[in-house]
Amino acid sequence: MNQQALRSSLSKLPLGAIRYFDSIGSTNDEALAWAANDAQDLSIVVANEQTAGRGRLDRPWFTPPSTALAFSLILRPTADEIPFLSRTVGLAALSIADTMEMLGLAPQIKWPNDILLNGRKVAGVLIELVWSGEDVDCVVIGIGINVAKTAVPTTDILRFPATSLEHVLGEAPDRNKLLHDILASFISLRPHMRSDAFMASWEKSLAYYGRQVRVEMGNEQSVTGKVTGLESDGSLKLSDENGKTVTVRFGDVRLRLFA
Ligand code: BT5
Repeated sequence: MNQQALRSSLSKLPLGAIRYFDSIGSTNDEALAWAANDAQDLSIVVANEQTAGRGRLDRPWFTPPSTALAFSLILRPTADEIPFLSRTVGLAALSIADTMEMLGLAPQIKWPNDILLNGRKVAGVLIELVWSGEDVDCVVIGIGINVAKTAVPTTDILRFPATSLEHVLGEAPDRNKLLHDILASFISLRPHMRSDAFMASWEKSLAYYGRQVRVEMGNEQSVTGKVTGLESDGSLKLSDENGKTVTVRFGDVRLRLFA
C-alpha cells in the first residue's frame, strides 16, 4: 500500500486526520488510544499488515502484508446520534455491502458483524467504545476485508468458511479505491442511521432471513429459531418453535440445515 496514493485517493473526502502504518499490532488499538486523546471525528488508522489484529472476544483477525484492507474509523458521535449508537455496526456493514454491490457482487450481512459473499466470510467489523465517565466519547469501527486470496487464513484457525474479493471477482480490486468507496458510502449513509428506511435496508441485506438458525452466545448458551428481522436497536429477532419472538443482542449465528 503506497501511503501517498492512499492519501491522494482519500483527499476529497471530509475526513479527520489519517494515520498510516506499514505494519502495526492492531489498528483498533491505535485508534482507541488516539480517540482517548485528541482524534477528530472521521479520523482513520490504516495498515498494510496487522500482527495482532483482533475480532470480537479477542479472537484473532488475520491480516498478512499487502493482501487485505485493515482500518479503523473514529467517530465522535453527536448528541443526536448517541441514542442510535447500537446501529453503528449496521452502518459499517451496509457501507461495505453497498461498495461490494457497486463491484457487481451480492453481499449479505451475517448478523451482527460479518459480510458474506457466496455464503463465506469476506469481511468483519469490530466496534469498540471510548467512554468519558458514563458517556460515550468515541466509537472505533474496525474493518477487515480479505482482498487478495492470500489474505484468507488456513481453515484450521477459521470458525466459519472464508473467502476474498479476488476469489469471487477473479482479480483483487485496488485497496485505495475500495477504502475510498466504503468511506464515501459510510459518510453518505450516516445521516440516515436514525431512519426506518435505514433499518429496512439493513434487514434486507441480512443473510438467513426467514431461515432456521442457532445463535451461540458463549458459556454454552444458545437459542434457535427463524430469523424474522431486527429490533430498532439492531438486535436480532427470532421466532422460536412456539412462534414466540426472541431477541438476541450478541452471538454467532449458524444456519440449521436440518431444522
Ligand atoms: C470479526 O470478529 O469478524 C471482526 C474483525 C475485525 C478486524 C478489523 S481489521 C481492522 C481492525 N483492527 C483490528 O484489530 N480489528 C479490526 P469475529 O466475528 O469475532 O471473527 C473472528 C474470527 O474470524 C476468528 O476467530 C477467525 O476464526 C476468523 N478469521 C480471522 N481472520 C480472518 C480473515 N482474514 N478472514 C475470515 N475470517 C477470519
